[in-house]
Amino acid sequence: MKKFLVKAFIFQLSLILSLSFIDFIPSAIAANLPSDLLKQPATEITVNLGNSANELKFEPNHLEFIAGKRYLLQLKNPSQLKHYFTAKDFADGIWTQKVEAGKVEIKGAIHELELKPGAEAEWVFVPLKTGKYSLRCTIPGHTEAGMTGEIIVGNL
Ligand SMILES: [Cu+2]
Repeated sequence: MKKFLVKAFIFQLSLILSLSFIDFIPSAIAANLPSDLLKQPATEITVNLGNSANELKFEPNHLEFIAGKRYLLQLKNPSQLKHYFTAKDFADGIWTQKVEAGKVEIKGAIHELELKPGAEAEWVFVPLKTGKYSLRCTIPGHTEAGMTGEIIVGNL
């Protein structure tokens, strides 16, 4: 009888954890993300770092995600300048499945991406932490010139 209660409690606890994991999951246990989540089709979003006129801006400069959904963020640099996609707090609150660039696939946490002129990269991730984050290019002078953006992670 006692054994059954303990089992029931553990079951209930794990149910609670799995139902609300999106709200508070620390990235350390993100490795246990349900595999269903990783099988869901990724929503594609493209962001250009600069443009062919070499203007210092992200296009678009406002990005919105929903926590717990899988995304494929296409990063492109159509300019003749090198740019960074830097959003450290945002990157800390997501689970990165992979970053693909050229023939290389990188697994694990990513905090910043540098894109050389003409470069493209694909970042596949699941945002876990809701919030409002800032995005910027850390090349000297670029943030100051307005190469900044805003990232919102919301709930469904
Ligand atoms: Cu830049």
